[in-house]
Amino acid sequence: MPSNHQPQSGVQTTQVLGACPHDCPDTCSMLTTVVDGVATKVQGNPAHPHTDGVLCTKVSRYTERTYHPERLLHPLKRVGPKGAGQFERVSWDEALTDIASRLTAIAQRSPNAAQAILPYSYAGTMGLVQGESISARFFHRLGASLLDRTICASAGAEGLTQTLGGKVGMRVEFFAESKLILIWGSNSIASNLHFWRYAQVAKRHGAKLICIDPRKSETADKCHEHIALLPGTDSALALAMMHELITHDWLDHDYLAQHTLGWDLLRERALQWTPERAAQVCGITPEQIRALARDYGASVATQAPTAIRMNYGLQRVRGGGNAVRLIASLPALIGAWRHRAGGVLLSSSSQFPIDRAALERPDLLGQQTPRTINMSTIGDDLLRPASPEFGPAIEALIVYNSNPLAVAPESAKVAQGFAREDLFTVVLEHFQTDTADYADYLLPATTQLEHWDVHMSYGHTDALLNRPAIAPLGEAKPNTQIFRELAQHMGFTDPCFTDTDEALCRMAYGQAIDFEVLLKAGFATVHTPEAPFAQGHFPTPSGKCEFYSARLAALGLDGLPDHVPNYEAANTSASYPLAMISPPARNFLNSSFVNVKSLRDIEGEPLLEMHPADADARGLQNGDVVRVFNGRGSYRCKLHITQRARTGVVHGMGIWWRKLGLDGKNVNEVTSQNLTDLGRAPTFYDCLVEVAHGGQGQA
Ligand SMILES: Nc1nc2c(c(=O)[nH]1)N[C@H]1C(S)=C(S)[C@@H](COP(=O)(O)OP(=O)(O)OC[C@H]3O[C@@H](n4cnc5c(=O)[nH]c(N)nc54)[C@H](O)[C@@H]3O)O[C@H]1N2
Ligand SMILES: Nc1nc2c(c(=O)[nH]1)N[C@H]1C(S)=C(S)[C@@H](COP(=O)(O)OP(=O)(O)OC[C@H]3O[C@@H](n4cnc5c(=O)[nH]c(N)nc54)[C@H](O)[C@@H]3O)O[C@H]1N2
Ligand code: SF4
Ligand SMILES: [Mo]
Repeated sequence: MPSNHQPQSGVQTTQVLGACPHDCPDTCSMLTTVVDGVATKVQGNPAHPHTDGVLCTKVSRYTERTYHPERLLHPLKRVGPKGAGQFERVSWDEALTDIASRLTAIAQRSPNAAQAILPYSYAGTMGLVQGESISARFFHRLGASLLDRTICASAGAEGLTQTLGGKVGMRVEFFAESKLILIWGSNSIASNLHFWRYAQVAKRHGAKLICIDPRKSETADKCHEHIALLPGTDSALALAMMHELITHDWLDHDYLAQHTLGWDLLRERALQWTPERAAQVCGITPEQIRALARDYGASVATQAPTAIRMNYGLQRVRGGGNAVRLIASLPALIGAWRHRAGGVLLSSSSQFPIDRAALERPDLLGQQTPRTINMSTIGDDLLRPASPEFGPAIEALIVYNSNPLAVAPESAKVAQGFAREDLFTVVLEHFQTDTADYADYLLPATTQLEHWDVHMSYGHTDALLNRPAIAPLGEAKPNTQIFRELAQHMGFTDPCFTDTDEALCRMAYGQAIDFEVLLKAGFATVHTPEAPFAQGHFPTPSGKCEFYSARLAALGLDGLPDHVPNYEAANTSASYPLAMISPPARNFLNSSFVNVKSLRDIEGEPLLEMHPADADARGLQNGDVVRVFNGRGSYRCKLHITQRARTGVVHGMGIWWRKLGLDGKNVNEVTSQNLTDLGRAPTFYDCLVEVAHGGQGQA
């Protein structure tokens, strides 16, 4: 339904309220201009305070993505070898009939046989309806393996939950009033732009901004200070900060006594972490640590609000969960939570009253008890034979909202798994991605401009509604509709498979959010206290900030957070002396938008950033083709020698499509399937490599 009509000389122009669907903390409110049924422009909704009329560069190109000449518009069936990406056009009915019969044949073999079927999805769209609604119902009814969706944030989420009780924290708008902001493991200008706008307001009002990141990012450039620690050493830094807060008595004793649990134990542990000891681990100077602690502790005397914006960049290492526990503990030491502009924010997700049971219907499992597969080890799991521990080999894979060939670790194994002749693969996509190349059936999905959805956000506290602005292109269908029709072809008759998208949108928040407000304004604020933990009341079992977690101790784990060194720590291998991280590129969103030419032209080509000293030591010149390798694999790309890298650390920016890389590979060729301390998450930034001349031929 259009919100605004401006007929001019027979041409009908409307503006439609929507939401950005991408995996980004900002979840912007979008306005799409539609002229005679064609979307001509998307822009930020000026009426939504967090969006403030501004979209990032990538999503302002959303029409270019939607009307891209390579959009998938018809169902396709594989005709070439696996992975070759050769398809012929088929009808929807032919595709769905064949897929249903293949899945039914697997499921009917024995009572738990449907476990050999695995859904694989993540946050290609963060929409609650085009994400896990009809799809989840479908897989529950079928009894397929469950998917542990760990690829991004589960280590940090677990660390935050153990300490604060959930994915809760400061409200993002109050960062504008903070006087000190630590931007920790986040390139906010690239990946959290609308937070950065609040931080800029704070800066104009005299706030000091300190960036803690191995890479001298665009964000680090604009902060007052930058601490370039080695990857995976944040916990050592946080412990040494605590050491300084304790030895100088920069502590809020009253807050510690009333609202925290396990202070005596944590105090004892932190006192073992002198700045000298941590500096060794972090690859920085003791004075940098002392200065940071001095700035952070100053508010105990001045009462100036002190805030931390953490992001998921720092938890993609072995000790990621522990690092988040320690950083999330810091505000309680200085009583920062007393002020609405003090505390920490990593994710606001738990603040949304989403009725997931209504959307996903786990009750449809009935008596079936399928196993759970971790999406972060899909490489190994696709290659695992049947066994009593694992259960049946994976025989069918249905991929939607994700591009595992490009984004999952240790891609050589992922590719080998997808190439299995006896694996049946269905991919729902907008484009022929690296993963789509391996599909047996490739089904065209609608984009955000073509379907209904409702959204939460992990970086603010507003729910959003997305209305379709245009009709589906070609024969594309929403994910929901594809699973509805597949359910029908499988003979699933439960009435829940006929719920419409609009009904699902209403169901997502039930009575907790007034749907009429969403329909009218496009967004509705979830009411949360301004200073949620000023008086304690943490959603933990004890109601306190839990430095010590009895729940973890009961699992046989350390009840207290600690520094857990990387699996592949810097300076521990003569063969692979460089620590490698691979953070997001500003103009892509994970592997989305890589095929949008105007954005790819800005990013150029896959690059490896390296410090001049490391390049000199290897006789490498700027622009050389280099080979990046370790025991897991290798890929080639161009070298960019730059002061953005510190010595000993290299950066492979962005998740390029493999097929656009020099050898048809990307950075995940060298990352590992090792998992984090908490949350079973991947360790993309815990990776040692060596770099050498790559020559011009094939690697
Ligand atoms: N433009 C853009 N925006 C994005 C994305 C994108 O691909 N492009 N991806 C989205 C997704 S999926 C997510 S999960 C979010 C957040 O995704 P994040 O991965 O948090 O991404 P960034 O905020 O860019 O910050 C990562 C920063 O952490 C730094 N870093 C790496 N290792 C360490 C470490 O050990 N310690 C510390 N302190 N820092 C480290 C990197 O150098 C980088 O600057 O961003 C989302 N927004
Ligand atoms: N080396 C390295 N690897 C990483 C990371 C890193 O920093 N370094 N980051 C990790 C992180 S944080 C994440 S979140 C993951 C992200 O991994 P993914 O969630 O797989 O994200 P994308 O690569 O953006 O792929 C999403 C795909 O979904 C498709 N899509 C979008 N909307 C729809 C829809 O409505 N329907 C259907 N059917 N498809 C749709 C898009 O076209 C796109 O191809 O990657 C991880 N991988
Ligand atoms: S990707 Fe993030 S910043 Fe860009 S429009 Fe979407 S929500 Fe906003
Ligand atoms: Mo992510």
